[in-house]
Amino acid sequence: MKLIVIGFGQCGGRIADEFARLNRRAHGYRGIEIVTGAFAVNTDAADLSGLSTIRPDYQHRILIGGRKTGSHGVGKINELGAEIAREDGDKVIDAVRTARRFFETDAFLLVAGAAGGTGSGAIPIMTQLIRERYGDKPVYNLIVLPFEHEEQTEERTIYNSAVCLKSVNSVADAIFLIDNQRYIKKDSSLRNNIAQINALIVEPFYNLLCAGEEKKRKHIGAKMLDAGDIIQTLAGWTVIGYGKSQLSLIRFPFQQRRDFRKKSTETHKGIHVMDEAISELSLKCNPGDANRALYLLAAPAKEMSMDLVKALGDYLKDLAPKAIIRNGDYPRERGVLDVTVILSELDNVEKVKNFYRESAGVIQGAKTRQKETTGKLKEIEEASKDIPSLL
Ligand SMILES: Nc1nc2c(ncn2[C@@H]2O[C@H](COP(=O)(O)OP(=O)(O)OP(=O)(O)O)[C@@H](O)[C@H]2O)c(=O)[nH]1
Ligand SMILES: [Mg+2]
Repeated sequence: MKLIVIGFGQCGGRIADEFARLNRRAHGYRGIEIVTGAFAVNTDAADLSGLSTIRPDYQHRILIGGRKTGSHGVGKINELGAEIAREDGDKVIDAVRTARRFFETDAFLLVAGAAGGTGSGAIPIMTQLIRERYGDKPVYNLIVLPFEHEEQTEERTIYNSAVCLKSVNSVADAIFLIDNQRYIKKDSSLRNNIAQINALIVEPFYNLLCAGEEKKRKHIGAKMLDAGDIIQTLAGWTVIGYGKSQLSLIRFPFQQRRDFRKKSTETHKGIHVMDEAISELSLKCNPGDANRALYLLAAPAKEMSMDLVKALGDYLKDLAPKAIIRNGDYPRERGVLDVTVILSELDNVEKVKNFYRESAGVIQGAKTRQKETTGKLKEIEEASKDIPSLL
């Protein structure tokens, strides 16, 4: 599957940059293309300069709202991010059209952090605009939810996230939800290393996008997972997960390939890896709430059997009984078995509901405070009424 990836704001831009690197890897190691264009859009010129892989010209690193913000961002005011996107959106549309393989592109992926100003405000507007202009291709969003400490220290974090989620939900074909907090828990040393978090966020897309683009027979599985399967799977709220296991490369001469013990170990290992993918989903959710799902098994051809594929399918069906499940196998690198899982069309997402609920409180609180402030300012003015002014 081939994507055009457009990142908005600092978070979106950095993740789009990471997708550009993913494409470089696919090109270098596998001779295939998975990203036909990578773009970063920001109101902040310095953030755009900080990227490393997206082409450094004005048509790939697109500065918007320069006059309004002095190229210094919108300081978390997502209404301003949205307004600027409405005014300058055509710049993005024009740039996208220049993508080298635009007509081979299967879908758009727009990326932003929900809690900021530029990305959070611009992504719903641009999703709508791109859908209007390029109606034949699905438009997906990847939305990064804030760390817990950001939610606790800044009310605007909750408010922006709630507004962004509600807005994108009415325009995007599907929304990948990525919870920043989940990536801290995996390895606490990552706390300050956003670059590593971004690499973890995009990793599950590598095999997923590559599988359907393979041309060499030896890399085409018994059931190839292509863009059609992915597009049929993606709808509404969506999460993605990835699990991986190293396989031992040494085979002892007395180990027969058909050994039943080996086969049971293989199945066991496969299930274990799928378990990891599900426990490390990009956002905590209940797989039972998914109405569509997909899994991709990638391993050396010798390590994959129909039994293993079926066992994984049965396992996922138990966890997500409502879901229509699509699957594929992808004969790839020696020594690694990995599983990518997508759960989509989730009909319940606690985290999203919480943002909506808490945000309602935040709005009420802000109104009350505004009233108090107006009242107090009036008191000061009253007290000054007999004082002369120099103006
Ligand atoms: N995973 C990840 N999260 C990020 C990154 N950069 C920022 N964030 C998160 O995104 C949110 C802030 O959004 P930004 O992208 O910085 O904001 P912006 O869209 O540039 O908007 P303004 O700076 O307000 O104009 C916070 O929740 C951050 O934790 C990143 O590179 N990776
Ligand atoms: Mg910024």
